[in-house]
Amino acid sequence: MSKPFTITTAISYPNGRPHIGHAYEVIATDAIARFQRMMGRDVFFQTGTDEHGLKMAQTARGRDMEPQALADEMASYFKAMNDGLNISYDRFIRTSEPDHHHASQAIWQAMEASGDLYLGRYEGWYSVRDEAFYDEKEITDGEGGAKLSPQGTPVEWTVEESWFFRLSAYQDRLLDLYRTNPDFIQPESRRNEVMRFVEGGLSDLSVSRTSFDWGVKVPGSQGHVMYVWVDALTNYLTGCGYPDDAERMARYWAEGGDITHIIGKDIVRFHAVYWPAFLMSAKLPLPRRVFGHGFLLNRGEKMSKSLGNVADPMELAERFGVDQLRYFLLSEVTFGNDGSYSAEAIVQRSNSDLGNAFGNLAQRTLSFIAKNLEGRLPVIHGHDAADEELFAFIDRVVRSDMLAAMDELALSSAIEHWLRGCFACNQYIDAQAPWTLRKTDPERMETVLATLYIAIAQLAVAILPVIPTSATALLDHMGVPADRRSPEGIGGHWYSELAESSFTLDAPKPLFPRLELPAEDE
Ligand code: ME8
Repeated sequence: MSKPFTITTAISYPNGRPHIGHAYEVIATDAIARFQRMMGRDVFFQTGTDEHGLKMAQTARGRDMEPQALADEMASYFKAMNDGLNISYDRFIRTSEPDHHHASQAIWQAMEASGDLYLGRYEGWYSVRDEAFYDEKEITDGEGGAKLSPQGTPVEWTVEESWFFRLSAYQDRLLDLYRTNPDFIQPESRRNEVMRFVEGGLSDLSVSRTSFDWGVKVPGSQGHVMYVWVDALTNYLTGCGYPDDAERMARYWAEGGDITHIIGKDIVRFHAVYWPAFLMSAKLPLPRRVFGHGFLLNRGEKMSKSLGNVADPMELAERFGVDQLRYFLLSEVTFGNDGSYSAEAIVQRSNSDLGNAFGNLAQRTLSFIAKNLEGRLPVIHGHDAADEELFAFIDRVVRSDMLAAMDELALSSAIEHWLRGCFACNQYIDAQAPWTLRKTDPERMETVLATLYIAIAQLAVAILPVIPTSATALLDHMGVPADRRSPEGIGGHWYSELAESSFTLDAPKPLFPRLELPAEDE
């Protein structure tokens, strides 16, 4: 059995409905998870909601409801978004679930047993919005004397009894980790930021609260609930069976395991500094890598409720199609960088890449076969150099270039390679002109069509992780056996078996109808 692969998104705050940034993260993670499954890996993919903390408690109070009721309502929207976007998660975790409370208390006790937790008094600059304390040196003055965090959120001077985690003791071990595992934090730019932050020295971290009770109770310390980030980060362990299911832990959270956290750039510090320190303290294995993706901007502007430019991902999916939205987000934005979206850009990319480059290629080829050969698959009468060249090119795209790009999470490069494969097929069809061969050389026409059939199937397989519904529909239509739908399987000799079977090809329906921009967006 190949090595298990664990992948997670951040868990979202369900104090509002999901926005396009949440959709982006989960779609990217889904494409990676689907890719790894297609490569035969035993994948565990987790996403979910981060339901505790002051912000949830305050939002609930503002709406005159219990935090649990708010979490129940909002978590259902996040789950519906995942299902609507065809996200292949294995677990949707909610941090209010009992097994998660149990796991959080277990990691707490493990950190305590290591001597890393002590009771003290916390005084400091606290941002309710970020649920984080900041160092004096990070605070700036805002308008009217207001104090601001580095994120630009307001902070208040806060004093309370608190448990502390001895983060200061982990500076050297963390720096060692980054140095010996240069891929631990990706992309490179984020790694540099984190290293500079840790080199600057670490203060101990306040990890409990007494001012409210919506959280995981600190074991043996009445009145204290855990700082929300302690329990939030622990969600990754909960899903892997911590602390009771040793077998599951050995599979998905093992020493040297292939564990990837996909998160946004604003929470890299929590994942690349606090999280490995907690894990070291609890004597638990570390993840392999933390990837901090960029932010999605609305026509280049930050999304915010006050600007009224927060896109509802489900509205976009309904309007343009789930696969179209998935394809757009993953191809348009270089994974790791910020990116911009707009209705025009979605329409443009979907029409040019999915409609013209890939959809038309499949449509032209399959309808030509269905019409001229009455659904029988074309027979190969010996390949010539142009066919071999196309095969070699597609093979390199599908079984080498795309795999390498996906392995290093370069999602948009993988798609660029794929698109090059589509272009190569389009050039081939134009150069070979099967419609002319029909009269002049019907045998050669069949070989050309068969070559295209095989190449299109390979391209459809390669893009499955990005546009699963459309690519599956195409492969079903083409009769490609389910056990061939992997880069390895589709390289083999399935075609002649299919051509000799009783399979008949029906006339295809367009896969990607042309999108139009409604008048209000023009
Ligand atoms: O940070 N573009 O939750 P969250 C892209 N609960 N990604 C974005 C984005 C945007 N405009 N806005 C947010 C939290 N994100 C914590 C995480 S993990 C143990 C706890 C990303 O709902 C953000 O970077 O604010 C994060 O990775 C995810 O969406 C959830 O954000």
